[in-house]
Amino acid sequence: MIVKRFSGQTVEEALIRAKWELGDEAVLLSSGPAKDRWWKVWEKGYHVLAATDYPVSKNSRGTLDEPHSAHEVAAGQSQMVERIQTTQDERWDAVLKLLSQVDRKIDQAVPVAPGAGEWYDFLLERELPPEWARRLAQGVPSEGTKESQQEALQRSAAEHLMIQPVLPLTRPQAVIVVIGPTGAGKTTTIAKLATYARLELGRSVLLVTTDTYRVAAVEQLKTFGGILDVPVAVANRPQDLPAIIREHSPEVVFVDTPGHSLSQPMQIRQSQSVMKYAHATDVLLCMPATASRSLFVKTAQTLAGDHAVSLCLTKVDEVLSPGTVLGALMDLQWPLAYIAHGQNVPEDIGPASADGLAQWLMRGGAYHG
Ligand SMILES: Nc1nc2c(ncn2[C@@H]2O[C@H](COP(=O)(O)OP(=O)(O)O)[C@@H](O)[C@H]2O)c(=O)[nH]1
Ligand SMILES: [Mg+2]
Repeated sequence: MIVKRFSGQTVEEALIRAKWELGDEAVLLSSGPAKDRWWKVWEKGYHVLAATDYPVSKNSRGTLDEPHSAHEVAAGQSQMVERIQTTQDERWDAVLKLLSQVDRKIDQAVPVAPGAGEWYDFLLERELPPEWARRLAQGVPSEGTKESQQEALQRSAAEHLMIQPVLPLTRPQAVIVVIGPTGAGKTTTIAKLATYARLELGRSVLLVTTDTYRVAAVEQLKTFGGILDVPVAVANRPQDLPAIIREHSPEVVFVDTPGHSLSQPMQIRQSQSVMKYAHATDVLLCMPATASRSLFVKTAQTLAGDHAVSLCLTKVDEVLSPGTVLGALMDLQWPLAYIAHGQNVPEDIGPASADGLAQWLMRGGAYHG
């Protein structure tokens, strides 16, 4: 490998020199002001440190300091500048990714404050991501009993979880569109909430499905509707929703949607238009607690788009440790309204509570509803 330093009036100019001499495959190792030490009074402009694995003679166009015809240099420079510009976005993405990785590595490498190490390990054992484990553990006061420290840790965890009260089902007309990835528990959650709205609150309820992709999906909702004795309608197109809702004019409408994976942009767009045509008063995003942290965050952001959503965390009964999903919730900072903890309709759902979740984090292991 050949590593060489190049300078120029700007970083781009230094990079052009590097690519000119080392070839297009040269990679940028670092860049910055040429005067990188206070005593280098003679240095002006910027420098880059570049490297190549290829033999220089194969790639080199000579050096830009060697005499070339003005035309040759200008042509070479404009070609390089074009390449730099077209790859700028990709590089910027790569740089941001790298910076966040470096950030995480530093975070993991810097020793936790004395006294906090024990709590840091405690949270890591519960699979809380290291960044959050560090942040929460650092806040634990060094003095006090073990119990008081644990209480402080639990309080701090609760403060980082955003909770909202359950959906206002008693407003004049609530239209709740339920979205989420495939198999997240959307239809089951609708059955649970519809039972509560109908039997506990005595509201008139309409169930509408826009999930016409799977025949079983319509049947599943009709079965729940039949048990509850509430009407079930099928909207073949999002545009049909206003007429369907007007025709039944119920107090509470639950609109079911097909599941989406991140690789189905068409379907994601369709559920955005369901939210629009249904004039949703609330959008409930069901997210399974079994997802990895990054998938959880990315899926939630993609499915919600620009809409403000309330979260329903499903399948908490299927995870063995609380940290991963609680870390994702701390990352997202979106309001969590419900927690679904099993397949039983209607009992396996409840309002979310920051204290309840923080207690789960302290206890570790499986969730008990
Ligand atoms: N363990 C567990 N299973 C659930 C929960 N909610 C739904 N399920 C199950 O997950 C599967 C998919 O649920 P469904 O409501 O059809 O998901 P949808 O595709 O998002 O509508 C079914 O077998 C449900 O019984 C939950 O909170 N815990
Ligand atoms: Mg469904």
